[in-house]
Amino acid sequence: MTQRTDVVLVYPQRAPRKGRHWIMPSLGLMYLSAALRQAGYTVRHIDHTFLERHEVLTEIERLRPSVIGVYCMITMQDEAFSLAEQVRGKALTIVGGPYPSGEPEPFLDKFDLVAVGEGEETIVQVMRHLDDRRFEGIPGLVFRRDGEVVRTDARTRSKDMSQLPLPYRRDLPNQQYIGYWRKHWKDATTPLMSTRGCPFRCEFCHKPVFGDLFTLNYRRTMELCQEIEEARLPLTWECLSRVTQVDYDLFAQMRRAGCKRIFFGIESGDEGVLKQMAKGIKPEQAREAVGACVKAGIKAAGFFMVGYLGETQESLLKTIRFSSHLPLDYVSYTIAYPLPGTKFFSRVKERRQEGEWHYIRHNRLLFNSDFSERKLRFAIVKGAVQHKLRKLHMKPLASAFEVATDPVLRAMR
Ligand code: B12
Ligand code: SF4
Repeated sequence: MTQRTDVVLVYPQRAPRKGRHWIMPSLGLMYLSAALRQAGYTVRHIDHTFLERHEVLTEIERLRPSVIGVYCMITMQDEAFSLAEQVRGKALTIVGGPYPSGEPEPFLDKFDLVAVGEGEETIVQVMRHLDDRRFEGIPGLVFRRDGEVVRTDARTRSKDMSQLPLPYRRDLPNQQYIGYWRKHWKDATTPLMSTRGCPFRCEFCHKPVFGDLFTLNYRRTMELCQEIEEARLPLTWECLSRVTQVDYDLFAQMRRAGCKRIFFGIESGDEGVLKQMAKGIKPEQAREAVGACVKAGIKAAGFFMVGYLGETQESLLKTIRFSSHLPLDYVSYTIAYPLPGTKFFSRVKERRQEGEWHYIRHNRLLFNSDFSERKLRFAIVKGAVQHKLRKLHMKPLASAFEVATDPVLRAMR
């Protein structure tokens, strides 16, 4: 019989049965795995992505862990909840990640412990108190005891990432990820993080753990990219960025360091909507950043949202037009999603409708607004088509499509 494993960590992501998505392993669980190993515990990180549920359960039976830790973000809740039911009673169960960190309540009846915020220290301390079960002194936990909800002190964020052990990657199904990515896209990819935390306060952004963006500090990004260039690493990379704190010189250095695409949070082409979001940018800044990025030889991608508070008929059309006219290699549109725990969520709370997004790009409209879900979905498809035609250098067709569909979008309710 196998020796008992102290902790099994499960990442309840599933590869799509049809179509393709950007699926990546969990950096969060890799960090937990490394922290636990450093503290002397035995760990297995099971990535559910390419496994059937019965395979995950068989592996858990074989490893007989004392603790089962599960990651959860909004799109993985169904899998996390069903797994919790299946393993309840077999080990102490603990859930963490962005969704339970922002809204622990729905998890309280399914898991023994809910971890809020960064998890490296929390999980190690839970292990230290496995026998005496004195969890109330561990910051960053919520759980039920004798019917009462216990909330421990907040977990303070680690200030210096270099103190953390490097993410443990050896349990990952790397070959399957590589195969999946090569089949659907040309290059394989894996996540890496060089900084934690973001000082901005965009109202829709969910940061109960931390936000992050690579280009936050101009000097640091420049120096880091100079070092990456000097190291001559045989790889290319992509990153997230705001459209502020950047310029052509930085992009040129990033290019020399192997950066091939930057994803910008642009969100809207309308100044009023950007103000509602407290995004702290203007459409003109987005235009300039994208232009400088492309000029430096890096592909630019943009994230946009439709149907946010303050969206009007005109702002919606403006955003679709603005986004599809920028020289973007890739555009992503989503219906504005009030994530529990955000200011946006509290602003629409009174008119929030039942339901969640159960999968990637579910794009359900979750609050009553002047727009119908149908109209916003139409706007998204329209934007995507316009962008595609322009990307394929079919400008006259793109313009004809735009002119023909603008009145349709306007007329829709
Ligand atoms: C990179 C990224 C992606 C990538 C890849 C995701 C991946 N698997 O790497 C891509 C582009 C594919 C992506 C897609 C989406 N993403 Co995303 N993404 C991120 C981003 C920027 C970084 C994720 C990361 O690596 N974090 C670093 C690790 C170290 O942190 P962590 O995972 O939170 O883990 C720590 C703690 O949470 C905790 N913890 C985690 N698990 C556990 C378990 C236990 C037991 C314990 C004790 C603790 C614990 O400890 C960890 C270490 O401190 C985050 C923002 C952020 N800063 O985290 C958004 C974020 C996770 N994404 C988000 C969203 C909404 C999405 C999409 C739905 C977007 C869309 N509209 O399609 C999709 C859904 C993807 C899916 N698979 O279902 C939201 C989730 C909000 C929520 N409440 O769930 C976030 C938080 C962004 C935001 N601010 O709103 N995403
Ligand atoms: S969306 Fe705003 S708050 Fe969130 S990580 Fe990006 S800049 Fe920071």
